[in-house]
Amino acid sequence: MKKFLLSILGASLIMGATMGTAFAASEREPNDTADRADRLDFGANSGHVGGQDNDDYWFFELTSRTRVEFHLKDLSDDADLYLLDINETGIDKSINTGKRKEKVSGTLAPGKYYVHVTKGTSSANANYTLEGVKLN
Ligand SMILES: [Ca+2]
Ligand SMILES: [Ca+2]
Repeated sequence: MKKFLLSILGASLIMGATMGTAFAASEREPNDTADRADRLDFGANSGHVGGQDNDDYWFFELTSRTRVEFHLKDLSDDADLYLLDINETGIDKSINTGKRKEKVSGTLAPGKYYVHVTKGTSSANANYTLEGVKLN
């Protein structure tokens, strides 16, 4: 019986460790168009644009009017950030040069939206962290 309990304890420790590493969601290619967008976690998400991969699309859904911010950071090269509505119409954009952070925001009605990460220059090779924040 004691051995059985220990094995349950071991299993839950392994599960806990696995869930711990799920903190940062990673992109899943292909995600180069809005209809292939990856679900964005409010929290940290990681991805990369470079080489043949010009674009990463992420999506999120809101069930009530919400003030949101998205931060593109930990950049290893130039990338840019766009917030789009369901029709891919631009709501906000951030196009700083070099490794500077990007930020887009909006107070949005319920619905589905996209966050689009692009290379900042044609030769850029950029790892990034994309952080989503709800402000209300
Ligand atoms: Ca991509
Ligand atoms: Ca940029």
